[in-house]
Amino acid sequence: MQPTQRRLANAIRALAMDAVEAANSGHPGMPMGMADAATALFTRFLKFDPKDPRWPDRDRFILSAGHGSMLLYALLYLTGYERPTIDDIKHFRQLGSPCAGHPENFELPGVEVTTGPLGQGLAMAVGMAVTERHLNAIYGDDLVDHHTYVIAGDGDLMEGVNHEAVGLAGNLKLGRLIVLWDDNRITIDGSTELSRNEDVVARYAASAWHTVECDGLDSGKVSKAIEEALADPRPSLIRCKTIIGYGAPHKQGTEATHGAALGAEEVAAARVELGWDMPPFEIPNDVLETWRAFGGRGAEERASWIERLEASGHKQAFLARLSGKPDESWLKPHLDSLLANPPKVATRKASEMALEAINSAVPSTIGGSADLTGSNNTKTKALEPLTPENYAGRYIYYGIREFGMAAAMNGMALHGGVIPYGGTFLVFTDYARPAIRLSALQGAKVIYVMTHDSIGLGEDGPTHQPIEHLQSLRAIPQLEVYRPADAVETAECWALALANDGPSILALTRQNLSPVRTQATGENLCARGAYRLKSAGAARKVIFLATGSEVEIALAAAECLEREGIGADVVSMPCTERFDAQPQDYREDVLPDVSNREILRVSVEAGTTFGWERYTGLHGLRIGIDRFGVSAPAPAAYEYFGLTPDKIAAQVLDTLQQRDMR
Ligand SMILES: Cc1ncc(C[n+]2csc(CCOP(=O)(O)OP(=O)(O)O)c2C)c(N)n1
Ligand SMILES: [Mg+2]
Repeated sequence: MQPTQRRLANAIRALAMDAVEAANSGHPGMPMGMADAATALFTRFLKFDPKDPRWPDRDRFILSAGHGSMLLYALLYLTGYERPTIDDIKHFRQLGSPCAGHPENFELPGVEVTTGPLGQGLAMAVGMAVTERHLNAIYGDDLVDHHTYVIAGDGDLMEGVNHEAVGLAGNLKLGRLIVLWDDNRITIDGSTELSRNEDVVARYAASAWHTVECDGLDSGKVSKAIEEALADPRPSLIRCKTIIGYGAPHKQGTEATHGAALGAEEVAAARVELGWDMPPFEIPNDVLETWRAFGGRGAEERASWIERLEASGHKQAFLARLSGKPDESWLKPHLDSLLANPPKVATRKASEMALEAINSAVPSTIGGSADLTGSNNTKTKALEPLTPENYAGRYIYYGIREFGMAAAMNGMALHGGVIPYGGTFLVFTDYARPAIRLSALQGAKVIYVMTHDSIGLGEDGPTHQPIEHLQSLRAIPQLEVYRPADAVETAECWALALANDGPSILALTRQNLSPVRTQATGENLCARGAYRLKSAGAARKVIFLATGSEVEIALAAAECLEREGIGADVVSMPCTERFDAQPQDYREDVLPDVSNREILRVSVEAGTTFGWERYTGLHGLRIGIDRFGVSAPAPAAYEYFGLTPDKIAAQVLDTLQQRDMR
């Protein structure tokens, strides 16, 4: 006789209890409460094949409540993924085990996205669901026909980003997005009554979602709710009423089960309660075999999908898109045309010019903006809006939802088949920062088009003028921050961002810039991160290090110094991360040994000077803005902060004089 659904679910409960017990850390409550609902989903609905975790037409499952990671690890093991092994699970949360504290997409191929920062899993799922519809519109049901399922907790639904994600999904009518809410009325501090009295279901309903409620501890009832959700054309919220830590007789229903080992005594009592008489980490044969049989369910579907792919005229194009390696043929002709007639434009405009070329050569880009399309210059002429009536469109109006946009773009990138880029003002990277960090952690190929990148935006004033932003973004590991100086550098940086496997940020100006690169080089100079744009004429006493809009200012300041007989190099530094990765001899050629007191290094960037000593040395000069900005036209603001060639040259001359370096 086949084990009951409850007994299958109890295998999840046991593994979760035992792994947390062994680690003496972790979260048993959530997996124990949602084990029945997850069993319903994985045994009756989810389309997947453990033999090929990355099968492109699999359903996507996102455990937004990432603290319940043992739920996912147990499911992957039970259904027969190669990893985690039972040994991996025994080493839950230990160094070297892929069963990290929270699910990490780079640790296990069965983990779609990294979750743990609450709210973001569900928001990424929105991006996955829209990508499914987009690719379906292009390639049809034969190749793309799947669903996106989420398990989310109270925390996921309380976070502000949930409002953004729900609004986006409702407006885009993402009917294949199905969220199972673990309504256990408990969070870390205790009852949800302490902190919430909103009607969550009504909020979703008001956002054009379908909603349904069920007993989350009854897998049959959960299945019925999922069926109803599948039949409804709107995105669905399934409210699963559950009990946190279900099965632990003395602790269930309380926050005590949320994030701590239950303790040997309670685990023993739970084993009795659940009728589970196996030793830790052992699963009875009949249970494991049944789970594995459910895990094998998708093999046939995958085989027939492969047949359809082989027979499809789209095969090459489809696989090329999934490879994520975009065509680079657009760059050379684009650079040639820029060099033929170097434009004096803002780099946001230069970005639009590059995008015109990119979007016609690279069909996988999907652009968008958080309601600043005309300012970010993100929409090129041929792009049509992506709407419920036209999912094939390639431009998303994200609305004023910076965080939701960034999280959705992570989901899109990790779904595969599209390269998302999206814009807002650089200052509002703060609104998107938690998702930018997750782009970096997850290696998601997302391109952030961040315009109005300094006081150069002018009259909007201090609230809109980024100061600490560039440096704080550069501090995020595995994120490439680009600040190009003119149209040629902007095109080069776009090419690098498209080739990068992880995320990139393009910091672009509102104000027009003079071209600084007017000669063909046959090489992407920005690829080095920093390069000598101008060599000293007279004996070199100064090296200017400048980025973006300050490069032309540094060039003019260098000219002033040369007139005084002082040689000055100008180094353009569009990407410090890339420069740091260059071989030592290259770095030392551009920036001779920091201890060299014969040469004054001067950084020029219209933002915080914090951190620039990394390149100037402590005895160097750092010219920037260490306070909030001002409301004034851009030239007046630059003048006010001393960021003009004359003032910079005077400051450098003073310093040289004081130090007897003239
Ligand atoms: C953005 C964010 N803030 C805080 C936390 C810390 N945290 C982890 S779980 C949790 C409580 C979540 O409650 P709920 O989703 O109801 O989970 P349950 O206790 O029901 O398992 C908190 C505050 C987090 N992981 N992410
Ligand atoms: Mg809860």
